[in-house]
Amino acid sequence: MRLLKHHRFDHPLSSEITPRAVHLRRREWLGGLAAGAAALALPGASFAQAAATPPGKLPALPGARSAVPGSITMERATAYADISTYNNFYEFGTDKADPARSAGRLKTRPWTVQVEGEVARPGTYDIETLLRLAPMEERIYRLRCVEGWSMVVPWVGYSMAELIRRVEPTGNARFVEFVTLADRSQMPGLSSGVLDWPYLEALRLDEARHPLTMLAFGLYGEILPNQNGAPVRLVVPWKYGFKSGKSIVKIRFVEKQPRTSWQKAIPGEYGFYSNVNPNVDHPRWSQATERRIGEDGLLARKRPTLMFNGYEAQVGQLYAGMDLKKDF
Ligand SMILES: Nc1nc2c(c(=O)[nH]1)N[C@H]1C(S)=C(S)[C@@H](COP(=O)(O)O)O[C@H]1N2
Ligand SMILES: [Mo]
Repeated sequence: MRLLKHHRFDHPLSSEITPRAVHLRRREWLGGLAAGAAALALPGASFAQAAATPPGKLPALPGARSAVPGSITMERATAYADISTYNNFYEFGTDKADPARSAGRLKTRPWTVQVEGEVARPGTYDIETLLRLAPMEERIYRLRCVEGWSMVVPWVGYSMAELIRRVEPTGNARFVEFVTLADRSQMPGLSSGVLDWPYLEALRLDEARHPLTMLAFGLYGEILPNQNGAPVRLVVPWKYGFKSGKSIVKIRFVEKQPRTSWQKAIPGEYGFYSNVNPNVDHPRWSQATERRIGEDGLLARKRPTLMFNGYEAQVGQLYAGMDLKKDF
């Protein structure tokens, strides 16, 4: 598949097709933009590298531009430096700077993900097998944290549905749990009692199967930095960031709706669904607007938060008939 090379202010529509001559001119022009731009000439190289070249310290993980509807936002991608230093990963501490400081020593090889519960084909998947399970795609998603900030991230990975199809859920499977690593020897944050470890998040099976729900292995065309959830994390773009568990070690298919770590910690504030919804405030603050990371100067304006984080056309029907004030 041919990649579209483009500038950070100009994400193409998924329907856009660049004629070859234009494509080549653009490539020449982009060639002067960044040191890493040489990579753009390679098939499969990250097209978001035009936006900000990652340090290049991590192995490349190219992804072809995704064709999943809604998977490429037109908004400008957040700088790699911000995405990889402003993090929530409580296993490494609760300060935004803690994960970048102390996740470096997380051992991401060897790594396995156990798939169990209501599936015909349970088993243990090695990370190398998962990396080859389906073609890697690049998708540019908005990520909106319940705390009131947001980013635009060029992830690399594939639809969670690819894995679900292969493990064959039984008729009893209605929910999917994602359990993430809890290793005291590597994660200093586990000594604090802020959450019930291991971090556990869950989705309804139809939400997990939605093509926008992604298993991510990389960002900006390189493997994930540890602080962003290496070697594999979930990304659910229409839900608050905490639904997207990092450093997954177990995926469990179950019949009953699970209680997630955040529900257990503060049941009145964090519901099972946690869909981004500007009309349902967090009990302690409004969810109507958000601050875009990288735009926080004196004159930066807040952005309005969109229903389902802007993915309503793609995911709204999953919640038809539900009262989202009750099922928040
Ligand atoms: N295991 C684990 N996963 C986690 C978290 C966490 O503390 N532990 N924090 C969540 C929250 S609150 C957010 S906003 C996102 C942040 O992802 P990022 O740091 O890649 O932007 O990760 C989510 N996944
Ligand atoms: Mo978050």
